[in-house]
Parts: sequence; structure tokens; C-alpha cells
Amino acid sequence: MIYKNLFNNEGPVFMGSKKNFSNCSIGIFGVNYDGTTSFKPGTRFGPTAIRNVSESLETYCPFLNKDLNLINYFDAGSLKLNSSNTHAIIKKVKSGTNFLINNNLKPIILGGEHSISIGVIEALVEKYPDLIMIQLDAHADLRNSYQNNKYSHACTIRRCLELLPSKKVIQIGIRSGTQEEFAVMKNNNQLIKFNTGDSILKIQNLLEPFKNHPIYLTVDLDWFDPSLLPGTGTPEPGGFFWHDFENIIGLLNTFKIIGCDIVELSPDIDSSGISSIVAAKTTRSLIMTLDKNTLKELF
Ligand SMILES: [Mn+2]
Repeated sequence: MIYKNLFNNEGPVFMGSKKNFSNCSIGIFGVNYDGTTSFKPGTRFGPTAIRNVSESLETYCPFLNKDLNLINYFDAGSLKLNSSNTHAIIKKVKSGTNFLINNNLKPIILGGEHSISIGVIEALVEKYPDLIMIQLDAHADLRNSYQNNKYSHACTIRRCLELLPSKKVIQIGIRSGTQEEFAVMKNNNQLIKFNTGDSILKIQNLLEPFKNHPIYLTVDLDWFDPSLLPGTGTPEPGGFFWHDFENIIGLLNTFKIIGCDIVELSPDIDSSGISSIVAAKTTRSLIMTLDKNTLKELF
């Protein structure tokens, strides 16, 4: 399927992205969908907000010592959606992801609400049967069903666990959920849980056995503390700050990250605009993490 049937690319694109994907190794698309959002809707405006503010960022990241100018990535635009049914949206996300991976582009998906990760995983497990997942999130997202919808954003990780043959999700920073979800996390030794205040060394030791596994990273932006990122539908106090993210992403640059998503930005909730900047800077870090060609030190 040609990409113009799948994506609307008439809006803004992420800064510095190439117009043609032929020489690219990374592909971005947006999903302007917030149909199951339970508290405050607005994440459908996330992809455009991230692209609009991306122009304000530098291309160089001193922490990773990488520069976007040296990376070839393609922004396909946002998925054309003609349904509000969550399952239909997830199938569309799967098609979009398949388009990218069939063209050897590592996927970066901009949400939209968290349910969209399910479609990405559906596509990726066919190519990477030993895929594992890392989740940065305030919420467990392990409900079996929420508001009569098994594809609600509150059920994302439960669905992904069913899809992953490895049954392995590493959950970092979960601080909100039901008693049942916390019992699942406690009793299921396939799930590895980290807390606020855990050292990066602890994370490194626990990730070590997965050094050669393909890893999908899902970043629910409510993982960040609401004082840094208030622009999200279900903010949770007690979250993480930029340096925590930098430490984790620095570590993940030594692993095999093959795709990622950045979800749950609700830009209009935050009149300061800082939430969109944090989301765009997160996206920049992830483009750099997926790129393997600039691993050598720039200077
Ligand atoms: Mn989530």
C-alpha cells in the first residue's frame, strides 16, 4: 500500500525529517486519536503539537553527543482515520507500522492515547518474535477491560502481554492502578517493576539479560511529574524529571531498541506549552536512540 493511502502528510512534520524515505532508517507517524480517554480528552492534538514545537529544539544533544543533522528519518504524517472504533484504529496503526517496517524504517509513533501501542506491537511481534517491551508510565494499564472496552488505554499493557510471545514487559515508574493490577505486577514474575528513587544501576542490572533482545519502548508522558509535564489527560503526582529520563535513555542507547511510541500528550491542558516541548525533546532523544549510525563520538 502506498503511504498516501495510509497517511495525511499535509500538516507540519518533525523538524529535519526527510521528504522521501528511500535513504532513511527511521519512520515517524502520528495517530490523532483519543476515543477511550477516560478523564480529560485532547491527546488527538498531540502529534501536531509535538511537530509544531520541534522547530524550537537544537539538533544537537550534548548528553547523547548525537546530532539530528546526521540522521536520516522520515515523517509520514498522521494516519488517516475514518472510524472512532478503538479496534479499527488499532488495526490502522498495525497497517501503518507494517508500512514502515516493510520499508526498513524503525517505527516512532506519536500519540494519541496509549491504546495505539497495541497495533504497533501486533505488527512488530510478526517480525521480532523475541520482542520485549519497556514501559515508562504512571499507570499499570493492566486492566482486562475498562468501561466495557478491552482496547481502552487502561488495558494497553494487558493486551500487549497477550501479544508478546516473550511475555516480558519491564514497567518503570508505575505509581497508580487498582489493587488487582498491583497484585498482577507483584505475582507475575514476567513483569519487572521499578519505583521512583530506584538507582539507574538497579535498572541496568535487571536489563542486562535482555542485551541482545529487540526492545520496544513505550513512553506514556504521564510518567513525568505533572510539575514538568501537566499537559496529559490523567496526571499523577510523584513522577519523574528530565534527568531521570536522560539516565534511562543513556542506558537504553546501549540496547537494541527497534521501535517506540510517545503517547498521552494533551497539549491544550497546558497553556505554558512546556509539555509539548518536553514531548518533542523526548521524541528527539528517541530518534537518536533508534539511530545506529552515529554511535561513534562526534568529538
Ligand atoms: Mn499508559
